[in-house]
Amino acid sequence: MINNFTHLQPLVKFQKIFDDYNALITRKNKRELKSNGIIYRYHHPVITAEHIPIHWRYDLNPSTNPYGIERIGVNAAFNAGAIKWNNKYILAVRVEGADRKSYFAFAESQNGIDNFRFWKKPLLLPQTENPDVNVYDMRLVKHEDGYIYGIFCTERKDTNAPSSDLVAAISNAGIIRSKDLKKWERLPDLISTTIQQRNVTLHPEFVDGKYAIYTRPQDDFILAGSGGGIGLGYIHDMSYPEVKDEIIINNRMYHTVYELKNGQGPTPIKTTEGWLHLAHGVRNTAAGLRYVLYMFMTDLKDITKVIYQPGGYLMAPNNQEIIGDVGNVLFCNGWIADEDGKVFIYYASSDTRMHVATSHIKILLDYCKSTPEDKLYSNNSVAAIHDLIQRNEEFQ
Ligand code: M1P
Repeated sequence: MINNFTHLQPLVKFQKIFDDYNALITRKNKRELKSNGIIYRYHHPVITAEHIPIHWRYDLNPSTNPYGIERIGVNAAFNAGAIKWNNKYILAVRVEGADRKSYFAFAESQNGIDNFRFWKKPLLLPQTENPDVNVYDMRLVKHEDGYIYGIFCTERKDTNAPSSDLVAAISNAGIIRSKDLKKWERLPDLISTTIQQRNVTLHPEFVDGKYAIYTRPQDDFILAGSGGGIGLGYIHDMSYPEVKDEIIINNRMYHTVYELKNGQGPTPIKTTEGWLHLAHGVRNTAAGLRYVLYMFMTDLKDITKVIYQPGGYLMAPNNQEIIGDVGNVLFCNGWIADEDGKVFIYYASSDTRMHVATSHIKILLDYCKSTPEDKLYSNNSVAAIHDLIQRNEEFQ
């Protein structure tokens, strides 16, 4: 006997593994009772590493896997792009293997809050002549040109770094497109003047006949350096995706939740009153970087113009969300707005697992329009509280 578990016949073990797996993927999710009225969290994560299908991880043949052990480990499942397609809620999940390589795998659910099931195989990504070393954080965008775009981060070794530096990397935006989410065409990577690009996504509509693209120019792999901020530029032809006229539309700012860096989350949602944006903001702390989610709105006609920006964060890591591979991180690159206005926010916690929170377009508009903006000084924050107290006097 090697240990209590491995002495079991593989077939007996596999039966237990399949039973546990089926219980997990059919488990009902429950909305948490406690809420600030803006968003509702759900009790269980919607996708974890344990949701990855068993036949992607185990060799099920007892003669080649006599101890029934896991062959290909999964470290985490997080930062998923999202889209509603054929009436189903589809996530393009960033799955990270035990070997640290991330890849994309699609999972679908009927109701958007539980029972997500992965499609048969993870996506074998079409390559350019310069293979991706690592890929992650896909944004799925249904563009008015008729394609669904998958914009993701492609990372490669920085070949200009000294040979002793095995860490330096260059990140850029990789681009694929499809008409059915099954067959994907790879386009050239984003062509921009910036050394590092991450958190790139397309605007869903043409602007003056051009593709509008949200960027996050940086001059360092981790830190924004002199760059940063959420950028917006234009592309004439997606088969030669060169960004022109890139400007920063949402800046980093001292002593805010997006002081160190920020990044556009999913593609914005169109409403009658403007475009709703969800982004992440990062600040540094003695315990390391802290990532929170915040919102802003841009003008319907001039998408470079921020018309509302509530102060502070919409969501910050909470309880179990604080803990994980890279702690104190909330990150969102996928959300879905239903025809009835219900919004599903698919967010990941601590680079480990996927969750859902729900809200409504009307609530998010009210949140953006009527939450005091960050006035950048403590006394201004107190003044906003005084104002609220005074307006509340007649209701007490
Ligand atoms: O580890 C937190 C996040 O760090 C990066 O995001 P950003 O470029 O905005 O700092 C990404 O690697 C992201 O995947 C990760 O969740």
